[in-house]
Amino acid sequence: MVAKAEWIWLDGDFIPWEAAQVHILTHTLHYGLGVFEGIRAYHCEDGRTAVFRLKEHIRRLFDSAHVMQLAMPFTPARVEEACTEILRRNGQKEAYLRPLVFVGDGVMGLNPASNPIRVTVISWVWGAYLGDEGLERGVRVKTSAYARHHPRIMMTKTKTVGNYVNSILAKREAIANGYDEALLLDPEGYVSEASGENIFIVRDGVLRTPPLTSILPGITRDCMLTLARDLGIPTREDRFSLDELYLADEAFFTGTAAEVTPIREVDGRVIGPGRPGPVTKQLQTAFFKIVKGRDPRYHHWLTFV
Ligand code: PPE
Repeated sequence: MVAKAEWIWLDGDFIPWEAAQVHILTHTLHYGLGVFEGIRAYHCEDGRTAVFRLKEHIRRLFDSAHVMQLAMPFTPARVEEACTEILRRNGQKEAYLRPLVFVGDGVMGLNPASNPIRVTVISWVWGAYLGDEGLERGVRVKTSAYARHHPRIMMTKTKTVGNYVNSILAKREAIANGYDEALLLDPEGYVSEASGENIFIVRDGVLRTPPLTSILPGITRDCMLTLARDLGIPTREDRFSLDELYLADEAFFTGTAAEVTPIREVDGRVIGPGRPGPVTKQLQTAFFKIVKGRDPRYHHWLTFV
């Protein structure tokens, strides 16, 4: 259950949590056209709260809305302000923020042209997405029988509500088989991304991640590439196959919810020694130091509340 907070921002106003209801004819509920974001705010060591890469997340929200032809009724600055203000109002030092743009009720059918475009920002406390143990020791992963979306079928670089049915199918399949997370291949059979994370592998000291051809341009992924370059770790953004993943010395997932989660097993193959490797640990440590405000070199990634 999501732990209830006091306020939710909906269509420009803060309203009590229980009052944030929508009509059953809400278009998005029927057809899945909507876009969203996931953002984390961290409690910094100096007592302040910082939203991590807020501007980049709101930019991606507006990019998703543009691709999906949802006319945003607010400016990016207004949505950013809602994200920081909701934390203040709810008295949350640390939280996960969920901006969602959806099509309201009006007409039904597949042309929602005249229906209102509605925007909400919700905040709740969300712990380690793949479990505390997963974050520390690594997760067990299953390659899904479902492929990730083909770019001629879905807009794969957007965080579109309906895209996530594919993720849910894969995630449930992985859980039902006793795994922690599902990895999806692209329609050509190359490693793409997980149900809600990007993926990285390390072999012989080189950090690799699939290119942005048909995956979500993850903001945590971007952090890893930037950090690796700053730390002098060689990087490659190129396609790789499952056998290259099985043969990796290290592998890990990145995502706002999942943060930096090591992978210790894929499809019954142990990755490296079966525990988080040195590059994974180095990047994970650097990441948590940054999000908690302990590395002034990356303060430009933080919006203090
Ligand atoms: N790929 C997918 C498919 C994805 O959903 C996410 C985020 C990522 C990659 C990583 O992107 P980024 O957060 O910018 O580093 N998944 C979000 C949804 C999680 C959920 O279950 O809801 C998230 O991490 O917030």
